[in-house]
Amino acid sequence: MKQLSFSNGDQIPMIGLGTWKSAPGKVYDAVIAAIEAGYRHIDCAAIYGNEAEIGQALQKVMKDGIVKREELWITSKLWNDSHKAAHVKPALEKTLSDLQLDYLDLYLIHWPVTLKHGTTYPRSRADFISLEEAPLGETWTTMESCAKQGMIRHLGVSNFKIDKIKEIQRQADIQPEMNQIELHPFLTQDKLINYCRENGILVTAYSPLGSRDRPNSSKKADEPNLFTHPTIQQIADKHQCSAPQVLITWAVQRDTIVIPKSTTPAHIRQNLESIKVSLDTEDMQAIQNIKQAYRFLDGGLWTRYDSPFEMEDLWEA
Ligand code: 1BO
Repeated sequence: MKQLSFSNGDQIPMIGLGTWKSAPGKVYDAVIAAIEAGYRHIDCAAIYGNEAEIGQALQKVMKDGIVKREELWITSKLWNDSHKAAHVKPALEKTLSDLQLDYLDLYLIHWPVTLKHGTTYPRSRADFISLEEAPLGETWTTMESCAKQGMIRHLGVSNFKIDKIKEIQRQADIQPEMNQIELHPFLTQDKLINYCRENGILVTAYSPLGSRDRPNSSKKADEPNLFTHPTIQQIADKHQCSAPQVLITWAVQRDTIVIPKSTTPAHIRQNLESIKVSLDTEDMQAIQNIKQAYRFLDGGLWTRYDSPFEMEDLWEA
């Protein structure tokens, strides 16, 4: 398995199993199938509502001697309702208890968006609090303190644009080492990736296959399809592989970590087998030339109900 290195030498496997939308009742088998197939990196988050079941699966594979804890890379994310200093450590403790782990390899601020404590998704203005009430710096400092207590090995962010990353960097004692963002050929985010690289921040690509199974409420009727795009199809035909394998290989060859989600054992295996595919310079350029800018997860949820957040707070102009 290809890996990328953190500055202290720790290595993160470049292909991980995504678990967003992996339903309870399915994610246990998915994690076991993934570990048996050779995955060593599982991407989790409190808001996905399935960490307890993932924890059971992790216990099972470790108890059965398939893997040791130190061979696994487990990422989780702090939800938007727990940014205030008083809520960070309890949220992390809940995640660790659900996952049945003593420490996380990586803990991310899920969004630069703040919700009232106890809110999963906002339904009215009252569910939001402003960043003045729960500043990102305060959240970060508390995460740093958890890292210093040994609960987390590496710290990072998700869905952060350059200005938001700078806000953390300005006051960080432990610098952010990861930004997990939506990335695929319809959203290449070159400027943000370059900024991260120049600042020693690794990048993880979420929704690398276009997140076709996300809630209908967040889908537009005319949204483009990565799998059927002629360039992706031609490259898949050329290499006699599937469209998802082209997309995963493209992400890996751009030196980004990639976390395709699946609960189907055959797809889980095929996604990992992308490591056997090798795209040439011409393929990489053809994909880069698609330039059909499209964000599947546009963050509109955070700007509704007269929210204190606007799209400009989330994404680069
Ligand atoms: C709301 C969750 C988005 C993917 O992490």
